[in-house]
Amino acid sequence: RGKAGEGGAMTPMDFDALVALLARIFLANGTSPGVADILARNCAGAERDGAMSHGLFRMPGYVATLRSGWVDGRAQPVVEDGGASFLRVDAANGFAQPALAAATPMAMAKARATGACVVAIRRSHHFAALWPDVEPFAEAGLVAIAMVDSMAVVVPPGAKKPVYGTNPLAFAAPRAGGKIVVFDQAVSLLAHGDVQIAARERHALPEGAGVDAAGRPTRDPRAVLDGGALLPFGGHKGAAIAMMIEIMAAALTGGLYAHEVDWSGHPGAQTPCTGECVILIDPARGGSAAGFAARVEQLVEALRAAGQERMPGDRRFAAREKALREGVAVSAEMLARLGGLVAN
Ligand code: NDP
Ligand code: PYC
Repeated sequence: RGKAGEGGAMTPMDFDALVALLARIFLANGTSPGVADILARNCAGAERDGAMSHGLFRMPGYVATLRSGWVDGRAQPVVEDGGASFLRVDAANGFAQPALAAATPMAMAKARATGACVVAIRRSHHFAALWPDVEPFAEAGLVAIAMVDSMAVVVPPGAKKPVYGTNPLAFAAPRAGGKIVVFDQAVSLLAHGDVQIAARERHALPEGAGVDAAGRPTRDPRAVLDGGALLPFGGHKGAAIAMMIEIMAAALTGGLYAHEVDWSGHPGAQTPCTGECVILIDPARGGSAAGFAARVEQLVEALRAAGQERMPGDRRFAAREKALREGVAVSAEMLARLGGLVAN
């Protein structure tokens, strides 16, 4: 995968300095300090981890969206008690991550007290990788599943137009020794962000990623972006997961389906305003005599013994370790672009 926005010499940046720079950009474009900090950590964290489709390359999109008035960067999320194991959150047309942060202490307390907690977030904008929404829960000993619906760019099997979003699903669980397992994946063969990067870098898409405006299979990223669409991974099986995510992230939460997102009145807007569902489970309530984390570790060991060397998350964790040691590599071109987002 290419490095988005590459150009000129690469400067290693201290992670905290990068977070501070991004926070300045968010603040300069109308977010509250709390929202600026959460989004800056999220976006810098994606770059640090080599999750390039949701790293620094997304900053101009955040800024264009804030300037369009489509999202409220100062929204105050409202957390509503929905029952012993249920929280509803009205993100109030703000970003999903501050809404999840507002619900987190109560959600964890409910999960520990009752065994599980559903956090149903509505009227929320999600423009980021989803693993930051699950990893901290697994690090705290809980199992976490998160689902978000995005904008309609994925065509269901047999359909003539896109209905589903690229709808990411993330899962994280504790392993022995304080480690975690985590995966985070779009339901489309490629995330929309990767198609944008491929178009910029003039790379062909893999076979089966998308169709052009006439519905013909194409490997040309521009054809997908100019009126074409993406395809779910695994045909009808990926499409079924896309449907589940629409139901959980929109119907259950009270948010919008991907095909209902209408930002036509806000030129420049890029963040889908939909919903997010996060499910927390306390694995200590389960039936494993050996202990949940030890059982997860046994599975990882069996996979390694069978020949699977790379677990999901391994690539990111290795990139994180290196970036925290050596700095996050940022190109001169990207630094100039980021500087422009503070000033203009
Ligand atoms: P990838 O296909 O790159 O990766 C999906 C998962 O598979 C990751 O957990 C990855 O681990 C793991 N993985 C990849 N290759 C291997 C391998 N060879 N062996 C074992 N595991 C592997 O992700 P996507 O392109 O589907 O999604 C990219 C990002 O886009 C995600 O963070 C997602 O949340 C985000 N997204 C956000 C949307 C939104 O609405 N906010 C919409 C759609 C996508 P690792 O991370 O370590 O590589
Ligand atoms: O990469 O598909 C994507 C995406 C949609 C919204 C944010 N990211």
